[in-house]
Amino acid sequence: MKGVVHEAAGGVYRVVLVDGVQVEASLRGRVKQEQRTGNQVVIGDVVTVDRVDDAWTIESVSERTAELVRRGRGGRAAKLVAANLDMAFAVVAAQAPQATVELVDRLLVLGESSGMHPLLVVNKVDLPGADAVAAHFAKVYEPIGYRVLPVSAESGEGIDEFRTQLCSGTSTLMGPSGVGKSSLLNKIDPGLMLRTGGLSRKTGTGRHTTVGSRLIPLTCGGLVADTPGFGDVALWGVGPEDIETCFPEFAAEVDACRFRRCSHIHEPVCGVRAAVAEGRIVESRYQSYITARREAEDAEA
Ligand SMILES: Nc1nc2c(ncn2[C@@H]2O[C@H](COP(=O)(O)OP(=O)(O)OP(=O)(O)O)[C@@H](O)[C@H]2O)c(=O)[nH]1
Ligand SMILES: [Mg+2]
Ligand SMILES: [Zn+2]
Repeated sequence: MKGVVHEAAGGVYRVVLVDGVQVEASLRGRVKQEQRTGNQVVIGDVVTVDRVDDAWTIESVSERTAELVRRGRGGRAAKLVAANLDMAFAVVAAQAPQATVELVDRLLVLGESSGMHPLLVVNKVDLPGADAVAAHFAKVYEPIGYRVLPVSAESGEGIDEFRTQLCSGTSTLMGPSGVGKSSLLNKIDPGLMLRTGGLSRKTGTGRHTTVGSRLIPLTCGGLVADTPGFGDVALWGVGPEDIETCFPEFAAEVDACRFRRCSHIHEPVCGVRAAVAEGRIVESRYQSYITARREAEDAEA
């Protein structure tokens, strides 16, 4: 029988079957074998389960449409976080803590590199000074094709629009601790009663108390991934040459590069650098490109 993995923790997988029934399953030998080679079963995976001697086992995993990957803690191996997500939301705060374009770019690149075109959610617009920050983000990101949604979990501004977006598929909220991801979900669906405040989620060792990841069903029908540890988002699994594809506005400029595999950093006659000089590409975006590319090079080395 087919189903979707809604929760994964400690080798136990909660699978919601097509008929809505939930089962707890473990991995069958062959799938377990594949797991050891790095191909983990994660939330969002479409699996087939079978019942053998009263116990459910995952027999196979379907091919994925998208994979959200993040770097393991302390630079350890890449960790697959979720599969088959339709949408990614980059969530930042306009104030407390005030987001920077560097953070926004990092989240957008993470989404793009995972095969999703993220939407930028700017929370806490109820706070003083927040409007200017949200307006600046709209000016930088909307012309290059990112929707910017100013919202407030406190005042309710923008929440209806955000709910509409979230309810149309399976999505993930990417963003550092404290920006209000859980608060936003509680505002959208008060029945969720997710813990907020940041501190309560941490133990004495400073690690998130949420160990596993799960998909939260919204009353409107959407599913949203609640994944711990997006404070240390870093790229992994993207080669240096592919970083430029995570910057959509570069595509129109690369034809003017003299070299086909131009890094857009030091080569003479570079369309991207010309576009920066002529103001078609925002300087901070170009700086983020260099940072992301260097990181990808370091990861490869
Ligand atoms: N003023 C204001 N404060 C907010 C808003 N949204 C959330 N907060 C506050 O910001 C803090 C962090 O909110 P959380 O929802 O816990 O943040 P989070 O992104 O889920 O954080 P982690 O779970 O640690 O990743 C809480 O003290 C919230 O009350 C908002 O729209 N306006
Ligand atoms: Mg939270
Ligand atoms: Zn170039």
